[in-house]
Amino acid sequence: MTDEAARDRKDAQLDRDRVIDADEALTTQQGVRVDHTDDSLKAGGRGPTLMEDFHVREKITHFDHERIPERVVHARGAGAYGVFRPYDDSLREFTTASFLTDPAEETPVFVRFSTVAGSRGSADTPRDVRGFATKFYTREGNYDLVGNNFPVFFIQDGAKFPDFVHAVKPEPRNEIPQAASAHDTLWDFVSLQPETLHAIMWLMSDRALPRSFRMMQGFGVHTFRLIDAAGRGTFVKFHWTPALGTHSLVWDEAQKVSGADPDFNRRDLWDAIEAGDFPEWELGVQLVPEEDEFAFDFDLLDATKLIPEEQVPVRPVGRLVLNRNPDNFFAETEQIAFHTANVVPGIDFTNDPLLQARNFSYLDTQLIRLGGPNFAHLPVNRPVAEVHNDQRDGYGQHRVHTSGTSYNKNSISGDSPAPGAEGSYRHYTEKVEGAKIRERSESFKDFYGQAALFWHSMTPVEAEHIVAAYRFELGKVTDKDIRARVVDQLRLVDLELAQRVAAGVGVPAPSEGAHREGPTSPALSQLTDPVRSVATRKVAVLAADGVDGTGLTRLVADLRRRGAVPEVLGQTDGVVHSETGEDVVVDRALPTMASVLYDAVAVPGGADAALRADGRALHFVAEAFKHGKAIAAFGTGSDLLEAARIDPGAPGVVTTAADGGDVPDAFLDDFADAIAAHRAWDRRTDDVAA
Ligand code: HDD
Repeated sequence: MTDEAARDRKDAQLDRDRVIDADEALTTQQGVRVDHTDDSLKAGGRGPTLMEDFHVREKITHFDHERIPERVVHARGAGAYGVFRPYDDSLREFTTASFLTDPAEETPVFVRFSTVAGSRGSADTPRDVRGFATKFYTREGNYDLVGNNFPVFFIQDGAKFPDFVHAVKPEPRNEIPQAASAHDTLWDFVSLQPETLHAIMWLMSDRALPRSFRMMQGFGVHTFRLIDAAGRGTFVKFHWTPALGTHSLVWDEAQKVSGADPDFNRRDLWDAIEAGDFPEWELGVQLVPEEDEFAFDFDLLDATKLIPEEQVPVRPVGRLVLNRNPDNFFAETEQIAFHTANVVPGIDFTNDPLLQARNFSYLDTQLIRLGGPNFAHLPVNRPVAEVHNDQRDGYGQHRVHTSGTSYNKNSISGDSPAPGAEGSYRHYTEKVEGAKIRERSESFKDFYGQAALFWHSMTPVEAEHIVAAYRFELGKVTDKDIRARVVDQLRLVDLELAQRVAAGVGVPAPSEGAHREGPTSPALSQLTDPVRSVATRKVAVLAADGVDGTGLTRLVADLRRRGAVPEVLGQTDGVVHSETGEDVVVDRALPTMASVLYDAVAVPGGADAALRADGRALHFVAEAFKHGKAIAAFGTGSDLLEAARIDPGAPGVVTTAADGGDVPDAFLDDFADAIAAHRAWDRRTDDVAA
């Protein structure tokens, strides 16, 4: 950002650590200028290398130590800076946290999105939960909301976290499969640990395949507490709602994207911010008065349960905008250290046993990952609030404390730094009593009710995707007993679901099981009330020599005007020649791209003969059709669709015989509507050979 006034406090603070090497001489770490870095110092041209070559030794030593342990979960991720601002002060009656209640205050943030199971170098689009971790650099210290794009978790007690993660990670003998839940150990665990069933239902749903980080919800998952000025608590669940709506890939597409562009979600986030299409979310809260703690048919402390939005509406709080890509992936995105226990006055924990374990684990993991207790000094982690304490020494201490004491109380340094100043964090005063026992609360033991609520809230298309996902995943499980045990658990969620899954995985279909007539929660479906928008949608425009340049230009301009991102794909890079001999610039060469990297495809007329003879072009449109994407063709462009056996009357397919300047507005409107719908879910594609 060039506008100084528009820079947030974190951005300005980072200036002291930013290094600009442009036009500078190469030096050693000690600042000594280096004359030559291509050859080591040797005794003669062909002689042995000399020990005294401090430059080459330093260069190699640093290289040897450049890797740090990847995160034990959520290793693969991408992040960006931004700002958060509350709409108004309406939460003030519930919390003293000013970043949530002062609309004049803009709080800098860093958000890191991630997959969970895969390694740091794995692909972006496996079937997996996505992390959605936000560090708010507030004036009262850092607040971290370390959430996911599912509102529920797989287990209820942090004691099971190592077991769960060991089960979902690649198997211990051969480290197969990478970034995939479709294997024996995960499903063995699931079949034996029914508390997983609800989150597994989300994992089998389209929620596990987000089209973009910018198009997924986020959830704090746990029930936290807001604390007001009088010390009164209110239970709270946090929600992030994306301005572009919540949209997913289809499974076949997600698998192909892993090959065509393993950085698909990371690139999408980066490109959108570079283009000035800043991603936005609304923060919302569900509030529950303390006196209603036991008003639900589940326990608020159970992280495998959500509060249906129809029961407790989500109240809008403020807006998050991501507006700046990091300067350096390692320094910022890799070294950012989140911790659920990073809270600020006005926000506190509950006794959720999963949250309590997290409050131990995150600090602990940073100690090995970032090499010692001073990781809060790293530029990305440093609060914008002032830091004063007696925590001295340790690896990588960056600060030069000048006080003569490092203990409290002291008389030598005027008892500084002193505790108890105004604005100090005060823990919620909660009365607790009970016997010391190692057991699960009875109130946690309905494992099936909300899994069924989720299942029954799906539209038929979403339900079909869930069944297909179970069949795929269990189909990869080699041990038939595990498959049967999973089906046996699903029977207790819903008999029909269990029967449909069983029919695809070669295990006997159960004849008895749950039939629930209970309520549904439409808010759980992505398809009941989707946000429709063409903004930032990527549209491939196929072209070859002879293309209708006038029509193409009209279409591309129209898409741009609507906020979409059209790209002209030629058979090679460079230009194609239009039917009137003009150059049409190619944005991408067809062989370098794939339909799965676009939201929609358009075929102008004039080039159909060349495209019909090109297997890639035929496959491109057929595959886009298979994945339910919007398809448009004008003039003779429709001939390519016909050659690919695409029904021009199918939902989401828009054609016109008109061409050139005559391409009608209604056609452009219809195409935009089809793109905004995200997918034509009612399209039949079983017989499409792609
Ligand atoms: Fe966790 C990372 C989200 C349960 C232990 N977790 C991590 C990240 C996210 C979450 C988004 C990546 C942060 C980043 O981008 O750096 N984790 C969750 C959610 C959970 C959850 C939403 C349940 C509601 N996690 C959980 C439990 C434990 C952990 C129960 C341990 C008892 N999580 C970790 C960790 C990680 C982590 C090992 C790995 C790297 C890191 O913390 O910084 O401490």
